[in-house]
Amino acid sequence: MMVLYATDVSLYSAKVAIALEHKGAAYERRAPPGGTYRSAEYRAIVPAGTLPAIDDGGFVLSESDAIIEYVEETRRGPPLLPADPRARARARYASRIHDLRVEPRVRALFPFVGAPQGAPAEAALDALREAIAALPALIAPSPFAAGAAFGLGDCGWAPTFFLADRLAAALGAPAIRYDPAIRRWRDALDAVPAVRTVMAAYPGAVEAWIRSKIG
Ligand SMILES: N[C@@H](CCC(=O)N[C@@H](CS)C(=O)NCC(=O)O)C(=O)O
Repeated sequence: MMVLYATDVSLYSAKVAIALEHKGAAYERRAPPGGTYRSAEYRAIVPAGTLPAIDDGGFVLSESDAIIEYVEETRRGPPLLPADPRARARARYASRIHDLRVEPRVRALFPFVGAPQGAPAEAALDALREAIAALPALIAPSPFAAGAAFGLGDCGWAPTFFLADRLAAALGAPAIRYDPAIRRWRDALDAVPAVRTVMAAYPGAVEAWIRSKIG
């Protein structure tokens, strides 16, 4: 059976788990050997040393989008990419926007959790707010990133929005404002069974991580 190397708090692990759940793919979730992507044992299996990764009968692959596209092409189940070429392109585009423009700005908040606050934290929060405010123009979900059906372009967003909100609160900042179009997208995401399944466990892992940082 395909192995998914993942940790509970890893946002990209949640992104791929959502895709696998939606596809109905059989997989066994495993923590990286040594418990962290930093371990030499994990890097011996996954040279890139990032989470998540899969091992499908000896075929090892990292990078969330590459994994999701591989699963799409090798497993039956609800499509993760639409048939129409332009809609497919929009799904891939939305996933890139997530990975390149929004998630890095959530990740940029990590060092400030449990650390002295100030102007750098404010600036990082402003950058994240700006990226989220740009989303209606960049993606215009209706209700999903590439149209009527949930898919690749949607998989990363529920964990990222959750983490953005939770980290803003942990930093004592005002709540992040979401355009109504993005609020409707979030509602649509929250109603997808695969998102519900994965997001049932994610907040607890984030809380434990935040507690460990603020001690
Ligand atoms: N581009 C990668 C990003 C994955 C990623 O950054 N994962 C984090 C955990 S959520 C990680 O492995 N960080 C360790 C590192 O970057 O060295 C993907 O899409 O899978």
